[in-house]
Amino acid sequence: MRIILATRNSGKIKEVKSFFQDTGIQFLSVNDFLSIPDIIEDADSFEGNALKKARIIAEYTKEICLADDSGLIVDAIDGWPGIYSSRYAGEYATDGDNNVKLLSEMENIPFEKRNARYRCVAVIMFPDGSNKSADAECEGFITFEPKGNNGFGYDPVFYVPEYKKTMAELRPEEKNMISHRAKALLEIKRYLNKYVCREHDNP
Ligand code: ITT
Repeated sequence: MRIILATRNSGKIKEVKSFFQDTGIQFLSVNDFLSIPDIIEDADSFEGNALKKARIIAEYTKEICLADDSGLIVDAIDGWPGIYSSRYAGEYATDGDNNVKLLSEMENIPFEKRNARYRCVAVIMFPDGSNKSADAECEGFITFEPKGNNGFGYDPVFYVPEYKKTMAELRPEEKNMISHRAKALLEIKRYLNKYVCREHDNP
């Protein structure tokens, strides 16, 4: 089986491939296709954006596609950056720019009020338009300074209480057991295993 990842985010691509490495599924991403359309993420929810990315890429490639729309939700700043996580500090913001902006917005907020969560909505879309989505979260706190070099995005400022480390200090295998993305992908993996791989293997 082959699945096209409807993302250009290299951090996500790495995590998804590693999560499914025991399945034998072959993954390509939109980066492997020339002239694939750029997708405007203008839905007002993670679900809406994930469905839009999955649908457009499945229609374009006519293959099975997996999309992920995810972000960071911080209660003390009214749920920001939320669906705007990748462009919090501006349209072409780097992960570093976003982290600087987040820490500066939260400068005067004490640790106990810095609770936050990552959310991920993953959608697997088939060429006939049928699809299955999965939604998961991962709870933590926003630190006062970045720490660690693994992962991507807000991982250096996202503190994971169970490990007493930031997400960027966790080994990739550790992140891929507890993250919002890992939890959503587990549901997708079980679904594929139950309904799709079996059919695919024994037509
Ligand atoms: P695609 O749309 O091409 O998939 P993107 O980076 O724009 O790439 P999203 O719109 O889903 O993807 O935005 C996700 C942003 O949320 C991402 O850029 C990070 O800033 C943040 N984020 C999501 N998951 C994360 C994770 O596991 N670790 C750190 N930051 C994460």
